[in-house]
Amino acid sequence: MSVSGNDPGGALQPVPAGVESLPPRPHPEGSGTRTAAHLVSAGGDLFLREHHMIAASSIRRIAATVLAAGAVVGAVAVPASADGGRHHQRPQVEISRVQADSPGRDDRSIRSVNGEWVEITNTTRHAVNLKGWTLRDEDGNRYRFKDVRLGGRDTIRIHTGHGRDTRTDLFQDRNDHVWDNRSDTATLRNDRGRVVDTESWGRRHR
Ligand SMILES: [Ca+2]
Ligand SMILES: [Ca+2]
Ligand SMILES: [Ca+2]
Repeated sequence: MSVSGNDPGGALQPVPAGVESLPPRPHPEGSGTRTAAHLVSAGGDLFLREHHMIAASSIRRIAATVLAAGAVVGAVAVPASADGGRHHQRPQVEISRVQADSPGRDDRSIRSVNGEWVEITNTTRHAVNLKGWTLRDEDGNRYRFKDVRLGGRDTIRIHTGHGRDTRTDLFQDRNDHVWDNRSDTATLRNDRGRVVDTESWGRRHR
């Protein structure tokens, strides 16, 4: 994203010469209205210029806000909303799927342990770097993400067992299952330790 110069949208263009040099014309017969041009010439050049400058600085402020929002995508510092937080904002990166029960018998083989996984999805259009983010179960078993870029709208699957990380699959490199089949909670935190999303399953969470 590029940042434009000091004059976004050309809002600081000088007041058209014609406006301030309008002669104080008499009003047309029978017309009781004043046109915008008359008001401007009556109010003076200063007012019009100030107005333009305020508009320009507002535009700059909005642009800065948009840039900041783009830069912290994924940081998900969801502010308490004005309605008391009843409506939770949808997380920007969320736990989208969990396969807690590996297919077949759970025999601690690499295949079985890797049949257990959590998927997280970036719901925004902007890439997020997951470095320093963590994924944790209820017992405090923690996986820390390395320097992983999750593209906009992309999903990545985090397997429990051993394997080589790719763009679509990450591996916790554990020897045993971590996500309890019957009941557990996956908690995703960002690099500042804030909870980004949680996903619970099983009887205890009904
Ligand atoms: Ca499991
Ligand atoms: Ca199983
Ligand atoms: Ca567990």
